[in-house]
Amino acid sequence: SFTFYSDTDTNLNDDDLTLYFLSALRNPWRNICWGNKWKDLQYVKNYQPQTKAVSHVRVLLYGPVGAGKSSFISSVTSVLRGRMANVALVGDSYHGYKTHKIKKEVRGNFYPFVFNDIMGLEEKTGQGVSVEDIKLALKGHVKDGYKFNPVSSLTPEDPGYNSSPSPDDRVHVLVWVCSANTPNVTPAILQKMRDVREAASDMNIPQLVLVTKVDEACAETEKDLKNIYKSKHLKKKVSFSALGVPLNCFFPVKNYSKEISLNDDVDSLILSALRVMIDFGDDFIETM
Ligand SMILES: Nc1nc2c(ncn2[C@@H]2O[C@H](COP(=O)(O)OP(=O)(O)OP(=O)(O)O)[C@@H](O)[C@H]2O)c(=O)[nH]1
Ligand SMILES: [Mg+2]
Repeated sequence: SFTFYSDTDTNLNDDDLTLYFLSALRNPWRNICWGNKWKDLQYVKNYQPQTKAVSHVRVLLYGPVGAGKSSFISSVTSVLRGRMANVALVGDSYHGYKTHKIKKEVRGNFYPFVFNDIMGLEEKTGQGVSVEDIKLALKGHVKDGYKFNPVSSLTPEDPGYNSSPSPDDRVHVLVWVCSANTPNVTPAILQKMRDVREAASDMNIPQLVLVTKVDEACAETEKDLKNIYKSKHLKKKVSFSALGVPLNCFFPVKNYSKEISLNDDVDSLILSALRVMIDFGDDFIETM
């Protein structure tokens, strides 16, 4: 049996409540085939971009400090290697715009999908990456290693500016990373997020939302990760941060943080999110 959380435990506004009650939870809000891990793993391992115009799908992760962007990249690395990967990525986004590639087992080869992450949504002005800079990154104008300047955006005169981005330099899928266990995002961050989303939509860049730390979201998911799509709390979280993103573009995950070995349920969630990132990115590349 499954105990749902009370309806009074979060501060939802009217719109959120409508969304929430419209989708009262009698059934899991998504059916996930937990047994799909191996199929998904094979799929992402064998993936090759449809067109020769690019050598990889570039995924840009953005979201607040500590949301789990770096942890997601290391978790993907671990899942692909089939063992815990020791990747030192924590705090990395401060050190500049960096492309994270993942090595294949075969020496000298990398998977044809790469990740960048941007800590772009700090509330206090003068901190975090500006919406202008995120737009430049989406278009491929930000060179690897460029350290974002919180005071002024990147200009064409800057050595970090890539004036002729190749299809590979562009971002092919945008992922907003938020954590399931943090308090609601503030209006300022929400606005910034909307601006980024709008910019990406104008460029037709596909977007999805990664909801991390679901293991810490509520007692039910702590007990068993398989309860994830039944969790009312999580559904609520997902609904009110929706911002016009359809529910089927939300991917709850648990990143590997403290564990020393892999777990099939954790892997399944990571792989189903990764697979969709790759597919969305590939679709976008087709239209470029
Ligand atoms: N329990 C749990 N902890 C997580 C999860 N994801 C990340 N963490 C922890 O949350 C903390 C922050 O994660 P990071 O991956 O560094 O977050 P980030 O978004 O890269 O943060 P910045 O680089 O500072 O912008 C780390 O201590 C992680 O171990 C998760 O899914 N579950
Ligand atoms: Mg980081």
